[in-house]
Amino acid sequence: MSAFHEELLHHAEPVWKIVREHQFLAETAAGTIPREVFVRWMQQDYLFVREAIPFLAILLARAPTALRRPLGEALAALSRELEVFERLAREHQVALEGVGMLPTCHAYVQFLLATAYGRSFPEAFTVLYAAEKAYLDAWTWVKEKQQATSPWQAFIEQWTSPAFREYVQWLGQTLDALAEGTSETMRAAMRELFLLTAQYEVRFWDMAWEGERWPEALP
Ligand code: MP5
Repeated sequence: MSAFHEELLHHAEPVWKIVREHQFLAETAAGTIPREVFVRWMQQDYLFVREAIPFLAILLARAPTALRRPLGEALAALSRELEVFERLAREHQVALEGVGMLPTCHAYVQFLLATAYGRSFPEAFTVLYAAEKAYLDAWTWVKEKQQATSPWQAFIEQWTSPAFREYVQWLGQTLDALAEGTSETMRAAMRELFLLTAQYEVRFWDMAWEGERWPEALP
């Protein structure tokens, strides 16, 4: 029998392939990504990571004792990640402040927070695993495909580093252990949340690639 995290990936495979091989990623790897498209992703992902901090902090507060330390380390890593965004923004003259969330980023972040507050710990942990595994797989695919160094290389390195890979592996193993201790009903809910997170990840690439806007404010 395959591990639970493998079952989740298998179940979501058609969506996961887009998470991993979206046109945004293909063009980043090829070095043909338009600057404004990459900048849109960067600005929105900065806002996303900023909100991932409270998401992880809520999870940490609800975690079994044995998971507190590793989740605390993951929380510290997020602050260092924000610094990478800030450094690249300075180097490439990208504004990070004064940018509002686009609809998909907003919805995804609300989903994260609602899950952390309102669902069981194994369910919320599934969403964390899905989001981190998405970035590991997507940026690993970029790194494997790229022929030349990207101006955005620091992002590629960030989500393909051995430390990040180990963290995601740990998340997968921990998720397997959590799933073992739950009911089949709970596991079905975890499958559903994994798929939903994968769908948000696709929408996030779509948003970066195509652009998105809120309806005009009423007069
Ligand atoms: C991650 C991210 C990875 N930065 N953005 C999206 C849309 N999904 C997943 O999370 P982290 O916390 O940056 O490693």
